[in-house]
Amino acid sequence: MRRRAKRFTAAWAAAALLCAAGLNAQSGVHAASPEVSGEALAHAAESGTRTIVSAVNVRDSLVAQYGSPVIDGEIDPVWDKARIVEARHASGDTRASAAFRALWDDHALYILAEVTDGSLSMESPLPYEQDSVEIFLDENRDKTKEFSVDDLQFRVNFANVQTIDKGDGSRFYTATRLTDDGYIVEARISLKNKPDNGTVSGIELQVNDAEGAGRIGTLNVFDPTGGAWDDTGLFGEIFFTGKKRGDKSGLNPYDLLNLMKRALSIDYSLYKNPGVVKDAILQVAAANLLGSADVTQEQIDEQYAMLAEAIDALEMTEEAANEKYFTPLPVEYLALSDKPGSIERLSYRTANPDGGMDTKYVNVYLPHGYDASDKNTRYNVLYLMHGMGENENLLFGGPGENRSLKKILDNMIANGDIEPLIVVTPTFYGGKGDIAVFHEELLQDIIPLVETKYNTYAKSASLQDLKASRAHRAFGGFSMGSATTWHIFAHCLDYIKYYMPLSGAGWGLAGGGDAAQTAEFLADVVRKSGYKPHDYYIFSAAGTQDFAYPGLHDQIEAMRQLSDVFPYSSDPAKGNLYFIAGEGGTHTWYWQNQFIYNILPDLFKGES
Ligand SMILES: [Ca+2]
Ligand SMILES: [Ca+2]
Ligand SMILES: [Ca+2]
Repeated sequence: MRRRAKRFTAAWAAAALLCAAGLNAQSGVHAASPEVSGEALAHAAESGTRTIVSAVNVRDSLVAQYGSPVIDGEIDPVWDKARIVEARHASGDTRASAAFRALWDDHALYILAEVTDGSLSMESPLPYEQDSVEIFLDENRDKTKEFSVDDLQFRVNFANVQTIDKGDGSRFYTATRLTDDGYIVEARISLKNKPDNGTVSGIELQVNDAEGAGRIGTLNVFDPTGGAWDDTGLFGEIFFTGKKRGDKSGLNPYDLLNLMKRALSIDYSLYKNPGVVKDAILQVAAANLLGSADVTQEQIDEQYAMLAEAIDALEMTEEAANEKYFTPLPVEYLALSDKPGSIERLSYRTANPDGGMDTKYVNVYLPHGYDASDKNTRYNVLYLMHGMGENENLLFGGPGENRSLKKILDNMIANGDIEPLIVVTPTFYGGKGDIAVFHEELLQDIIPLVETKYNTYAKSASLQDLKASRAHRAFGGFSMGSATTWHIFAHCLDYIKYYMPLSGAGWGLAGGGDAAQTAEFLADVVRKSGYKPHDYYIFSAAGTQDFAYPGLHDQIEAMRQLSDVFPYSSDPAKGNLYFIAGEGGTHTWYWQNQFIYNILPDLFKGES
């Protein structure tokens, strides 16, 4: 115990130094073996671990032994229990090599990576193009294509800067150390469910090998395709074993350390009462729990609760509150809801440029409890457009499917975050196949189809009735779908009140298309329409690591200057425009779904 406490002091000091230096880490990964099934391992486990594991093709499997290492970048003796697995799948020109080991206890999975790499670089602004280790975990091993509530992708580079691609980053704690010929990563991942001997999870482990400003190759333990970031079904398996009667988990100071790191990285200029958290930080420091040899988990947890309560008590200044801040999607919202909505697919005919007609489809999300015969209950409608290369089935699949966005909608509605609504996913492919004229198809075909079939606020499909119900209609989209949204704004202001352009500027709307020209063009549309600032709303977002971020951000900033037309505020009662910058976010639906989660409560606010 004495020795462990001393190690914790080192970890604490390292974390405190990291925080003081303002380094903020986040991250991502993958691995697996098609030949060795988890069932086989689990089955074998029932009759004695040691034999089993050697009876299967262990070269391809990851076996985690029971034990709690100290996360400090040093290889503690407990790691000797763990089998070493080499990353065998190399891509590109990498000459690096990597060996991994795994341990587990009642609360966490631990990964040790020893990377041999003569040239370490973090020059690239893209975290996956820096020398780094990625960990992908499918804890419940349900191998879904989309990352679900239990799944994660964390990354940490050789300088211990983390990036979180998917999952709750507060579950990730790491330490790194440079070696003579590379670096070591020691990582801890909190588990959602307590494992036991025989537990099997999906996992992939990846090394990104950088040279200069680029990535020259990757090393993977299981997946040779490099597609684990997009499909948990490509992961390999990790087998938990080796817990003996009386074995106990080591102390967990890591949640408190992560919370301290978070507390120290808060921008206190945004808050009226920063003192509450600063006092709490001093209290944790004064308690010096991690320097004490006889610290208990209970004492650590008390300090955690005290600090968490202080952070919750922060109140924003009025000026700061005018900005719209990103709130991560609660991972629970990716779980199946017990009040599920349903998906229907509708077809329609629409004109193509050759004078003929195309058959096209939309998917329609109907909220839980939707009753076609109840004509008195009416629903707002959001039309949501995909990006380039995608289609109308991307988000909802089709009837019977439960993809991420559907689960998010189900959970938001069930929890009362939003009123029940209808969400329609069309496509800009087929028909005229041109986003600049998609408004014709929307008005003539799609809205009439959807809004006369379901219980909406449109009394009929006449333009007059669509105009009368404009406050109950929204259009949004991602990337090329965002560009579509800006075009729809330019043409459909009479019929749609709410707009949600995500990760895409108004390309091709105006002249040379620079931000100021586009903003002026959009303001002109409004001025000619005669609508007042509370007659239309634009809620926009992009991730700061998204290639589309600069273009969209600049356009929003230019619009913000035209404050007579686009008053900016996070509060729809005060303004009609805001932009969410998702820190670290990328050009993926994983991020767009979170933006939608942030924006949905502001659509149709006070309209029903
Ligand atoms: Ca260690
Ligand atoms: Ca899973
Ligand atoms: Ca390298």
